Amino acid sequence: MPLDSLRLRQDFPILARQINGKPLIYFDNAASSQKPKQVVETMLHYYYHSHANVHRGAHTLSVEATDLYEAARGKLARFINAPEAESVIFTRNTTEAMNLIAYSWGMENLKAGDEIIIDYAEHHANIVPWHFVAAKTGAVIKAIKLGRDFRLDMTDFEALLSKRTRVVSVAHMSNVLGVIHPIKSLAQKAHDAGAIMIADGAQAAPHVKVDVQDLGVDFYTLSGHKMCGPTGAGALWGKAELLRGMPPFLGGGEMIRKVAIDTSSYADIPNRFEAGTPNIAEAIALGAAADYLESIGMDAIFEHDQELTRYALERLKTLEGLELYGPEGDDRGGIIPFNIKGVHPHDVATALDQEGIAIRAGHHCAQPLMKHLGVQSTARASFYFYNSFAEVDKFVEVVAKTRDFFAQFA
Ligand code: 7TS
Repeated sequence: MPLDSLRLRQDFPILARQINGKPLIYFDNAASSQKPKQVVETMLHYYYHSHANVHRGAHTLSVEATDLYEAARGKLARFINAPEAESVIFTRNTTEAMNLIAYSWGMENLKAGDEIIIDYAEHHANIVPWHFVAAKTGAVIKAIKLGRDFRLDMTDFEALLSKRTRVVSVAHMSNVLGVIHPIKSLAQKAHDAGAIMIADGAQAAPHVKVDVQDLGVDFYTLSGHKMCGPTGAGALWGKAELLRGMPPFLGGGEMIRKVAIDTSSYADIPNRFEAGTPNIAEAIALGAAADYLESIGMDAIFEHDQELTRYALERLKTLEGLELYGPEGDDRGGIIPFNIKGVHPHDVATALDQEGIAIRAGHHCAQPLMKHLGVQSTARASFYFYNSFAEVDKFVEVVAKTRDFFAQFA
């Protein structure tokens, strides 16, 4: 059943704002989504009624806070169909989750000559941590090329795979091109070569029904703030046997079994990877965000994203002087990178902001992709379930007006 974006908008007070005297059109969801009342109120309720530190103390509030925190872990586990809650580790965001994998798994398991395969469209969060690992271990990073259609070149991937491949790490959905990569097939091929498979779900988890078991990955990462949750809460899911074999990333309180002056032993998962007081309120609110998204339905959300994207692309394609990037088809989420020929994307974003439209411009933390596309930067519109066709119409109208305005100076 199609979702009712106009009704759902009522859950988001910020969407009633005027920006520069115009109704806000929020098309920067790939950077961060807005938050519904249900999520903000969960956080407030927790702070007003149930706050104490977790996993410590036997007093009522501490037990209550712990129960809420662990319940949120369970909600997230259900959201991504993890086989058990303890294999979900709360992190601050995807970046921290990727670094956790790189440091705890990568530094421990990789040696000189081992290969890590990523691709040219990755976010820096799935590139830079591997630089650290490569520098320390002598492992080598390879990148899958993109085809002319902006999809991964699977022939190139198969040519890169070898006995030396130990890690394949690819975004489930590209934050620039909107492509949904064929994670299941990549995972099968990675496993056949004896490598582990990591999917960066920062963009996919908010928009696509995620089933980590069906995808067949070893690790999956996500950021709560892109899926209606607060900032400061994200997650790493890993296969329990892999996580149990990994050394801790951070040391301190709550991650230990026993500590002496010169040695320590570590707790089981998930505590082993959650040293110190976690972002308790944020994690609980992320659980509420998972509930909220499920109440709308992930399939309905993805369908809405796709319909808006198809409609926007159809209309944008009729505009002369526009460069559009990304494939067309069912493997495309609600992200549209574009350039107006001869106009800097920052000028495009500023002009759109004057009309109340929020988009991002820049390299989108994907500099190798910009080089691959032969551009410095792009403008980018990205949708969510609270966006409407009328907003797309206004956006297209303002893009055309912006193009005409700058054409005077060409
Ligand atoms: N991976 C992908 C695919 C992303 O899109 C992002 C954030 C990250 C990792 C990092 O997420 P964080 O929550 O740890 O910062 N992407 C974007 C973006 O496209 N615009 O702003 C942030």
